[in-house]
Amino acid sequence: MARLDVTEVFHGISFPGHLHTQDSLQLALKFTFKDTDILIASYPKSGTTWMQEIVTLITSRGDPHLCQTVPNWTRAPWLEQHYFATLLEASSTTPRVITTHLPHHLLVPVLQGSKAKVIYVSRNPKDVVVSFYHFHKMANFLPEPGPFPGFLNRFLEGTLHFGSWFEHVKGWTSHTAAINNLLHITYEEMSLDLRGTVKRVSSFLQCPLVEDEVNNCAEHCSFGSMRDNKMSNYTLIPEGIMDHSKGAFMRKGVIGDWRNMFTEEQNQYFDSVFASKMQGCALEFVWAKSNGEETP
Ligand code: PPS
Repeated sequence: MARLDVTEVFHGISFPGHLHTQDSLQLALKFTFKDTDILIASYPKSGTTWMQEIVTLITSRGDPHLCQTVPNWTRAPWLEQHYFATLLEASSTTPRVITTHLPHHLLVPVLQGSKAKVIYVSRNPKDVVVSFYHFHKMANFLPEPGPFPGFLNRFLEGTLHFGSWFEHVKGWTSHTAAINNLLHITYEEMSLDLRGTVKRVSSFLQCPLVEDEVNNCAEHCSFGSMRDNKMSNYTLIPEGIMDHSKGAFMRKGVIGDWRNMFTEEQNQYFDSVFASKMQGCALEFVWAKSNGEETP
């Protein structure tokens, strides 16, 4: 299934046809969640793979064997991608760890009433757009990004693949989200306090860990460990699909890389769009570095 140049438009949002079909997207909206399921939801480039690793390690009590022997997309498959049904049929693990980039409003009907645990991961959108831009250069199933200024505008308009970051975050985190059992974690929290994040997630999953297990989890999901783990760094994906000569999936893994990309003008424009689109949103993001320097 190559379909590298195909785009599927579903409920007004573009998705890469290499990974999605109308059928696979439709099936996601009819999926029956089990109460034991763990769903990781995120807008792309927000720390999805990192959370997949954290959850795998927590459910393995810090033992890296599963992370180091099974690719992340098999351990925690994407609900809306075409291979999902086959993979899930073949798997008999409990809990099932499932990943999604779909917006909240499309999944709320199937999640409502379910006791599945949802972990929503978000990241400073300035870092998201920079990471997404670099990813577009190496991922041959995404359109050519073109120069950064145009890409940034499309991000702010919400016309890139996977839709609007603003709608995604507001949908999944609003107080009317109508989903019980939702934990919101930011990339920045993970970055500033990885052990604390492991503890928060393990307590949410009702999988308490002893200190040694927490330490093992944190060690095996550090940027260095994941960059070198071929089951998480996407180097198993053939060059024709992800061109590793054009960049690494595990690219920098830092907070604030947007500063190397944004002009002052772009930053001011971003802030004004952010203020207008997020108006009335009560969400408090942990974007500040310990010295308070980093803001949206
Ligand atoms: S995707 O394509 O949506 O699944 O991408 P996603 O996994 O959400 O985001 C990829 C970015 O997350 C960074 N990453 C990490 N940063 C720090 N520590 C760890 N362990 C880690 N794992 C993944 C990855 O490097 C991408 O960010 P950038 O800024 O491009 O480096």
